[in-house]
Formats: sequence, structure tokens, C-alpha cells
Amino acid sequence: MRGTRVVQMDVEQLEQEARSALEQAKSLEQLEELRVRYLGRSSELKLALREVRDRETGMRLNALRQSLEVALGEKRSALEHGELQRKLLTENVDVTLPGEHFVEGHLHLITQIRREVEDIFLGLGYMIVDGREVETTHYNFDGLNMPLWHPTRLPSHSLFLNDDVLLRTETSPSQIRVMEAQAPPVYMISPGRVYRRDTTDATHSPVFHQVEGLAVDRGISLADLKGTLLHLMRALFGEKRELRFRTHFFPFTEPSIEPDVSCHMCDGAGCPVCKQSGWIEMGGAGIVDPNVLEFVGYDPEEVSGFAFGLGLERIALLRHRVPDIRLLWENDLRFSRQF
Ligand code: FA5
Repeated sequence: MRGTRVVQMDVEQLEQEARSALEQAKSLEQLEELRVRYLGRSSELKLALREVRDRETGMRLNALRQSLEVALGEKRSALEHGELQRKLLTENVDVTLPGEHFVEGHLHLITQIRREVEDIFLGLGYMIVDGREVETTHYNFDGLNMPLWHPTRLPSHSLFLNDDVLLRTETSPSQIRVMEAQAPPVYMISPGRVYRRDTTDATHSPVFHQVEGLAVDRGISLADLKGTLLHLMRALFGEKRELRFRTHFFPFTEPSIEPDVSCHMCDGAGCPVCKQSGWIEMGGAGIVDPNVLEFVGYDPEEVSGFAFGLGLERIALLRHRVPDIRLLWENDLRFSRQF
């Protein structure tokens, strides 16, 4: 009984003292000190709680602890609010001062050209397709009508992951995947990275980018191919460009052609860029071979199509007179910043 009375007196005194101290706290630091003093592990209250033996005293002490915690929380919010108000009033930002200068980056030249080509074809109503960089021989060769003896099927020409899987050697497998997935008409382009075991030189790299184009519909002819490529070349190299076709061979097109564009540097008069010929080679193209249409289940009697594949690096080198393809991938900012 005696013990209980002593604790009761202490409790009242302690409560008064703690409350008035909390009331007067001026800063969050002071408040933290008071928390440690009145509610910390070695505080009088915590020690008393540890010692307590009877239920009634325990309840009183716990009620005090709770009410002090509430008072402490309220005071903390009030001080924090006051602190915020003070900061808002004193720490003004002068918005007229010059800001920090950030160096702005920009897209790589090849990305810029890819997006430009995409925009041109979106304007013609084509869809853009993401192909796969890792392909099966089924799509990279069989679907493209490549005979078993074709040299690109050899590990000396292409990068194989196993007998049936390789890094695609061109963007043309995208055509097959799209045609398999949908009925005609098809109007698509598919830009992306391709891989070949080519020796690096000024115009060749083992990793480079192509853009594939495919249109399949009723009555598509070489004239449509020529009009479409001319539109692309004029958009990329200027309105004065002309196009000519040279015959060529690709297993997946018949007839196959290589399109040349009139030189944008000399307007066809002859200069070092076009090797004095007035014309520049741009890639491969042709009318889709009926075997390819049959492979994907299209009827070559009903529909026909054209396809083309162009090198994006080639467009970049020509347009900006970049003398060596390796400059594109050396990441020398003095070079990249020019575009
Ligand atoms: C092809 O890849 C055919 N698939 C193009 C095609 C598509 C024909 C659809 C018919 C129908 P070719 O191997 O010629 O074709 O490559 C096309 C372009 O890719 C070349 O004109 C060149 O610009 C670029 N190219 C080829 N090899 C390299 C290389 N190692 N480095 C950089 N660019 C290259």
C-alpha cells in the first residue's frame, strides 16, 4: 500500500513536469531530448514500469506513458509545421537567377535515320515491325527460298548459336513472320540490327542495321517498288533525286534488282562520292518470289508483292559524307556531336 502511494505522488509530479517541459520545447532537437528523458529506456517512467507489481499502478503508469506519447506526437507535428512555415518564409528561391546548365545529349545518327525512315513509311500507311535478332534457319533461310547450298548458310559467313539458330544475317526474316501471321494486304517495314561474318573495312561492319520493306496486295508491280523507293530517296537525299534499277539476284525475289540513286553530291555529274559514275548503290530489292508467297500460305495467283532491304549505315555515310563506318561506333563525342 505504501509503495503504491509513493508511486502515485511521483506519477502526478512526473506528469506535470513532463507536460510543461513538452509545452515549452522550442525545437525538434529539444523535443527529442525530452522524449529520451521522459519516455526513453532509462527514463524514470520506464524504470517504474519495469518495477511495478500491482495492476492498478501498472495501469496508471501505462496511461501516463500513452498520454505523454500523444502529447509528444502533437508537439512534434506542431514544431514540424512551424519549421516548414519558417523555411517557406525564409528560404525563398530567386527564380530569375540563371539555372544550372545541363549538357543535353541527342540520339545517335543511326537512330535518327531509322526514325526518319519510319516516319516516311508511317506517312505512307505502312506498319513498323520489330523483328528478332536471334532467328532460326527456318525463317532466315528456308522461308526466304535459300537453297541448301547457299554460302550464307555456312558458319564461315554467319554467326550460329547452334545448328538451327543464328544471329540474323538480314532483316528479311521479318517479312516471313509477318506474312505467316496475317492475311494480305501487307504494308510493313522492319528496321533493325543484323550480323554477318564480314571483315571490317571503311564500308563494312560485322554488326550493322538494315531496314526491310514489304508490300503485298493485288496487282503490285515493279512500278510500285520504283515509286516507293523514289519517294524514300527524295525524302532522304533531296527532291532532285532520280532512281535506276540494275538487275541482280536474290533467292527470295524474282526479278531481283539493285536500286541506284542519282548522286546527291554532284547531281549525277560524277564526283568521288559516286566514284565518278553519277549513281550510288542503295541496297537490294525485287518482286517477291512466288515460292516465298506459297511458303507462308499466300496464293501467288491472287496477290503479288515487292520487297527491299537497305543499309542504314550506308544512308548515314552517304548523306553526311562520313568517310569510315567505324566512326559511327567509336563513341567519340567530337564525331557524334556533329549530327
Ligand atoms: C540483303 O541483305 C537483302 N536481304 C536485301 C533485300 C531485301 C533484297 C528484300 C530483296 C528483297 P544485301 O546483302 O545486298 O541484301 O544487303 C543490303 C544492304 O545492306 C547493302 O546494300 C548495304 O548497304 C548493307 N550491308 C550489307 N553488308 C554490310 C556490312 N557488312 N556492313 C554495313 N552494311 C552492309
